[in-house]
Amino acid sequence: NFSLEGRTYVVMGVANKRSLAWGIAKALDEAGANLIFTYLSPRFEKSVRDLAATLNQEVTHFYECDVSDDQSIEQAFASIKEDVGIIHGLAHCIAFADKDDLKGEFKNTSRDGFLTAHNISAYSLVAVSRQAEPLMTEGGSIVTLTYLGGERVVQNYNIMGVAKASLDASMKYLANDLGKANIRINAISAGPIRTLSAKGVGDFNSILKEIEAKAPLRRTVTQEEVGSNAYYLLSDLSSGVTGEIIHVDSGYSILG
Ligand code: 0WD
Repeated sequence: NFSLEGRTYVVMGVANKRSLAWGIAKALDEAGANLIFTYLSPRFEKSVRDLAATLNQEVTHFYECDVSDDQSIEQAFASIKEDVGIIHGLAHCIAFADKDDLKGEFKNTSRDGFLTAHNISAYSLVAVSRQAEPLMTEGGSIVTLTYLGGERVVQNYNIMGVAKASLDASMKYLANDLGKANIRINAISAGPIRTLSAKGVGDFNSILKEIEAKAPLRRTVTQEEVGSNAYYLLSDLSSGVTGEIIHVDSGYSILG
């Protein structure tokens, strides 16, 4: 039985209806899961609540969580523990780098820009997983979102590529730690999709065009495809799979 009925998942990183986190939320909702949302700051609260109101379920749990702040993470998960108790998984769909660092040459990355990207895009997975673990008393599954730019050079992706490499490695070390508690953790390496964050990457249009021209499927992927693969990774369909990176990218990553 691969229904998620009776299971509860935390979705982090819904900024608007284009967010990959929103694609994941819709897929989990379809599968019958109970959802909890976290958002960066009060500025995002209304849009998350408005979107959640369009789901099949009535979502009542929304928490502010700025992943650059340990106290904010601790507070969010303490509240979730108090209000909900047990969770069965989590979708980490968060990244940030300064726009100036997502164009030109990588060598010009400042120390601050380097640290910020790693702090919010990679360390956050470690901090969030540590806080979520005690709530996953029945075992669980965590999914994060990564990108090919962490495995090889993608023009303009620069510091975010280096941060994704750190995220990928962090995910694997976490898999080794969390496995003892029957918690799995995997990453989806999504092909480029137009979102708020993607707008920050220099010349994003030509990255999309390249996929349409060269990827085996000759098209870009959709938010729904990221959602259905996250459903696979967050459900028992993927039991036995941990520490893995699944490329949901029309096959682009196999090209040399
Ligand atoms: O092409 C793409 N769009 C791809 C995105 C290809 C491959 C991977 N990804 C990754 C991104 O790198 C990121 O890790 O997917 C993840 C989600 O990004 P997205 O859906 O493309 O972008 P967006 O809709 O802007 O969501 C990013 C979220 C926002 O959501 P909330 O509701 O939390 O505000 O990251 C959030 C940002 O605000 N965010 C933070 N959340 C908490 N604490 C922070 C922070 N300090 N900084 C940014």
